[in-house]
Amino acid sequence: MAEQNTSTRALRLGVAGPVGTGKSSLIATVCRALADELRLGVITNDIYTDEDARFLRSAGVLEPERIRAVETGACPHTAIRDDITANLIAAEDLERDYAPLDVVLIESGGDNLTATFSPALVDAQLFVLDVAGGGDVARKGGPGIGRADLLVVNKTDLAPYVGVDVPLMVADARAARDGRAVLALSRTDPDSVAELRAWVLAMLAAHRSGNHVPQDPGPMAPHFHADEDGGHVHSHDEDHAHDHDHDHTHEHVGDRAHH
Ligand SMILES: Nc1nc2c(ncn2[C@@H]2O[C@H](COP(=O)(O)OP(=O)(O)OP(=O)(O)O)[C@@H](O)[C@H]2O)c(=O)[nH]1
Ligand SMILES: [Mg+2]
Repeated sequence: MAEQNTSTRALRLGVAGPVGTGKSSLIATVCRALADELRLGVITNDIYTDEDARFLRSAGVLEPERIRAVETGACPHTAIRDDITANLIAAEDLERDYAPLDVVLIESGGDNLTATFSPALVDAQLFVLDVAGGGDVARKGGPGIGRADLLVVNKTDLAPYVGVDVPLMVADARAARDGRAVLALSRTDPDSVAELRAWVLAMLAAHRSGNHVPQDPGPMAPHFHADEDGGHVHSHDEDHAHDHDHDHTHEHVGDRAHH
């Protein structure tokens, strides 16, 4: 937050990406690689449960109390982008209870290709895709793929089974990102885990030295939520955020052409 000295506060690192791409596993991998040298905390966001927090506690990579869960309700991207209060309180509580922490990892609820963290919540963010989602996903773009601080192409060990050409997927991702960082990762490939570890350490060093400015990858595209009255198109338009319940602008499906 603005009033805090960014060089001494923990680096808050967001991990976003579609459902099941390996966000929790990546956080477990980072904790395993760095828990000996850094003071770490984790916040998870699940829609209805604390499943991810329980998975990470059971992985035994951190003291269980350093892993906290935020339950977001039905709209997981809202809690990391539009109404970040619950996550900010969780991060501040964790940082106070275990002061000083070096890095707090915040996992978003598994959402779609367009969910990104607000730069008011995290200092830097990873966006996680996996090869099982298909080699062409990286070409589809969106704010996370295009502008997250790091794009991870995960589960590369599965590539032969799903017929994905990893170097091509990485090249497509680099092209979609104007040269921003892309990492091909598998938890079974120690070299890729070492690269992930080095990226986190470099980001922490940049954060501490004041050389890293949190970037906003950009808002979500307008998108569809099914609900009991037939659904709305939601657009996360910051100019109108305060005009509406839970910071969405709402229009009925019949009005979609206006977006
Ligand atoms: N083969 C392989 N499987 C992986 C890898 N990383 C994660 N998985 C598996 O992928 C599945 C999903 O992993 P999670 O870490 O739970 O994914 P997530 O993105 O946190 O999922 P949600 O929080 O539900 O969106 C699990 O079965 C993991 O074991 C990997 O590097 N290789
Ligand atoms: Mg998870």
